[in-house]
Amino acid sequence: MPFVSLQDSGLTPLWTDRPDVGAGLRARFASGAVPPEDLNDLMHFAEHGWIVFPGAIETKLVDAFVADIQRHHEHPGLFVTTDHKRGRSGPRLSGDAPDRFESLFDLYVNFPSSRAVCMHPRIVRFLRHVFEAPPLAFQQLLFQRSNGHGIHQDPSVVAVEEPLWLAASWVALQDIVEGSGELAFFDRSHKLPQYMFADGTKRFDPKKDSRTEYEAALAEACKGMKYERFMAKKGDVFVWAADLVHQSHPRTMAEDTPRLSCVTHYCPATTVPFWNRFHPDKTGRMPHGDAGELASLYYPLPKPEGMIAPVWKF
Ligand SMILES: O=C(O)CCC(=O)C(=O)O
Ligand SMILES: [Fe+2]
Repeated sequence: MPFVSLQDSGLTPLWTDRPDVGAGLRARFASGAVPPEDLNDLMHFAEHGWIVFPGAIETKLVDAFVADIQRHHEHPGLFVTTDHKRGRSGPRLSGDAPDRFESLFDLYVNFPSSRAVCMHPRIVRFLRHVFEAPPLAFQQLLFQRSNGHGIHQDPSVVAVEEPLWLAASWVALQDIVEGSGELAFFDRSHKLPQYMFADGTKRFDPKKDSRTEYEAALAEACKGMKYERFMAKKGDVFVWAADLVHQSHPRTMAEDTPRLSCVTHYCPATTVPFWNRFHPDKTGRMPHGDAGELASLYYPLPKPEGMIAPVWKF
């Protein structure tokens, strides 16, 4: 059985995922660490595994980010994108033709607008409570359309040295249309026991693990839980816990239907992304004022003023 109890997994959860989170929240409120205005959000996050901040990102900022995205071809070779149009799974270097199809990685490195979105004070304030440390943003995916992600929990594909010290944000850069492959999730599924892969970790290894088996096991485990779709309005933010089970809801519209949205993953700045073990040249970070830091698998950080090119074997 791939599911084991949290205790048997030997993993350390964030305080919001501990069984005694109620007492933890009361203590933090009593000490003044959590102010009254954040109490309900934290309670909701702990109980449900997610929270929505409606309209948290200002329209002007969203518009500036979208304008940058739609002009990224003016800086060929400076961005890393998916290669879905050609049916390839690996990343590629961006070209000089306008593109409204591929996903773009780690835009926060070259676009201040992306940094301002993923390190928005509303998101950072919340994550600081959850992490009890400044957030380190990494593994950002800008979706121009839905990529049709199957059911999963993020630690399977987003690896941190402390696998459960993880959260993510999903920012709607447009009003999301039903049928465009909207983000969907199972309410409270972050409380499932720990799914461990063949090598005893929470990381999916395509050489050892079966995606079909994983997806079937998760779907079975979520039976009876409420399945919800995030029908977001432009500027809405969805933040979810490491183990919340989610997917792209099956798309019924054309495959190039726009679904502009920005996903960023975060861990406490006190730990490191797993790739740090294998890419010593990518262990650097970029500060974002006092708010937190950014890290990237594709770009060497910190960087000088202006834009830089990714360093990757494409
Ligand atoms: O946006 C989606 O449909 C899913 C994205 C996702 O699961 C992720 O980036 O972790
Ligand atoms: Fe995900």
